Parts: sequence; structure tokens; C-alpha cells
Amino acid sequence: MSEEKVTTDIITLTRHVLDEQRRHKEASGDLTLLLNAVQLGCKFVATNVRKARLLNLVGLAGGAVNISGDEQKKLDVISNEIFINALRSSGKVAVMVSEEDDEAIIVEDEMKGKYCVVFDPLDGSSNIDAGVNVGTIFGIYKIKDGSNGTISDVLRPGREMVVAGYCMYGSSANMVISVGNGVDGYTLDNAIGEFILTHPNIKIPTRGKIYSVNEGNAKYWDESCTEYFNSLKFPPEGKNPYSARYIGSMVADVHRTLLYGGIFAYPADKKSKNGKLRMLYECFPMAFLTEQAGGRAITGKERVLDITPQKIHDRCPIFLGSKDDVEDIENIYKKQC
Ligand code: AHM
Ligand code: MG
Repeated sequence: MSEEKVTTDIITLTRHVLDEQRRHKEASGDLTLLLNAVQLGCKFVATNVRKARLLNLVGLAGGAVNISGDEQKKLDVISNEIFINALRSSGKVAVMVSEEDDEAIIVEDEMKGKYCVVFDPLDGSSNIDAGVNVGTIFGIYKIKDGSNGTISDVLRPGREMVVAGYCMYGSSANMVISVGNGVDGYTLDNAIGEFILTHPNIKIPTRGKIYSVNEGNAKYWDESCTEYFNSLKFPPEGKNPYSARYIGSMVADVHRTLLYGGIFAYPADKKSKNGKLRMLYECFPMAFLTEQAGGRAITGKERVLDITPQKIHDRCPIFLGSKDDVEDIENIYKKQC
């Protein structure tokens, strides 16, 4: 009888972060505990996304009533609450910014830690009804020296983040994370409830063959954008056109871009002067991961991670992906300046 080989030395996300902290001689364990809270939130959301249809969690918040007469909450509202509770109770967070809350949440002194977490608890939630992949996006800053945790601790350029990541809820839950030393991907093993390292050291190809943008906005694009996407669709003789892939769920579109290369964009246009995506908790974490994987992320004219947000829900245009692909659009913008 053949014996199945069992891997007994698995690398979990927690183990990997602990190893990183030891390497940097910062073994206070604070970041590990904070990331455990993030993992808990992601596991909770993963299981609820899977059950959403059966549990009737997909309707509008306040719209649906369950059998006991209680109002049912929409999945993104529930996801937001679970993240806020998990992060606050970790005792490691001072400031939280969520896409779901108009104001930043300043944690009370008794529970206050030294990190700030900015997050979109369930990005792409309008896709849930159709069973399309959705995800949580997050970024972590350390509060400034001497600060007790205020909004100015998050109104900082994205390059100052210490951690960025997302969890994609698809056929499995995939966590992709960077602590500033490359990018690693983990898959949730539901049986043991741990994220297991399955995609170590993700590197984005230098050039890809896929472009990902909402072409329905082409009418509103500026000249540079139009010229760039036309160049991908109608290349010179001897070159193949790029393939188009657009899911409309940032986490899924960026995940594919990180693995296969190419370009993902949500540009500024005549209708949306700063694009659609939020700087702090959508563009910054994705730009951070892309750069850490060897790619680039620009607004068209400048590096995304160099911008300083003025308000927590500010938006910015974004082109991210393979180095050479991003350079092409950058050159077109330079030419038309
Ligand atoms: P949301 O935060 O309201 O879910 O919107 C963000 C989503 C992104 O996941 C996605 O990249 C984008 O909106 C798609 O927008 P559009 O439908 O305009 O193409
Ligand atoms: Mg969002």
C-alpha cells in the first residue's frame, strides 16, 4: 500500500511574520498579534461570503428582515463590524479608517496600541450576488513618534506603510501580504483554520499580455489613456494585441495582474477627475504590494505611494502592474504634458 506523504513542517502566516520580526530583532510580537486580528476578520468574512446566499446576507442593509423579525445586515456592514471589533480588541491599534465609516475611529486609551489600520472590509461587494470574487484590502501604519494616535497618523504617503495586503474570497480564501520584504501568498486551510504559505515570493512578470480597465468609460478618457489602450489593441505589424480581462472587483483584478502580469487601471476621466478608487485603503495597499512584487503603480504622472492624502476617503487614479507596461503609459503621459 502506498503511503501518502504528509507535510508536517507547514509555514503559516503567523509563523512567517514571527520569523520576519525575529530577523528584524523586533520580536515584541505586537505586529503578529495585530495580524492575527486581521486574519480572524478575513476568516470570518470568508465563511460568511460562502454562506451569503443561504443566509440572505446579500440584500441592502436594513432592507431584509429575518424570521425572528430582526433586521438583517448587509454583508459589508457585518464585515466592517467584525474587523473593527477584532482590531480594537487586539489592543494594538490606535486609529482605524474603514471605507464603511465616514470618520476615522480613534481607539480609546485603555485599548490603544501603536498601529493604524486602514481597510476596505469587503471590496467589490456589489458583485456578491453574482458569486464573483470579492476581497478585503488593508494597510498598516505605525503611529508617529510621540503621537497618541490621530488622523494625521494616516494622512501620510503610502510608502510609509509597514504592512499591506488583501484577502481574496474565491474558490478558496487567498491572503497576499507584504511586510516590506517582498510579497507572499497564503491559502486558508479550512480544516485547520490557518493561512498556509502557498505562493512564496510573488514576482510580477516584467511585461504582461493582459490589460484590465472598465472600457465603458472610454468615452470620458483623456488623450493619453485613449492612445495607450489603443496601442494595446492595435499594435504595430508583427506584435500581438493584448487580451482584455476586467472582473470589476479590484482584489481579483489585481491578484491576476500580480500573478500573470500586464496592467490594471482605474484612470481619471472627464466624469471622475480623480478616478474612482480610494487612495488610502485601496490604491496604497495595492501599489505597495505591486512594487514589492517588482512592479510599478502610478497615477499616470506620479508614483501612487508618494502622494499624501488630504482626507481619509480621497481618491486617486491608478495604473499598476508589470514594470514595462506601466512605463509605456508613463511615457505617453510625459509626451502629452
Ligand atoms: P466598492 O468599494 O464600492 O466595492 O468599489 C470598488 C470597486 C473595485 O473593486 C473595482 O475595481 C471598481 O469598483 C470597479 O468599478 P467600475 O464598476 O466603475 O468599473
Ligand atoms: Mg472598495
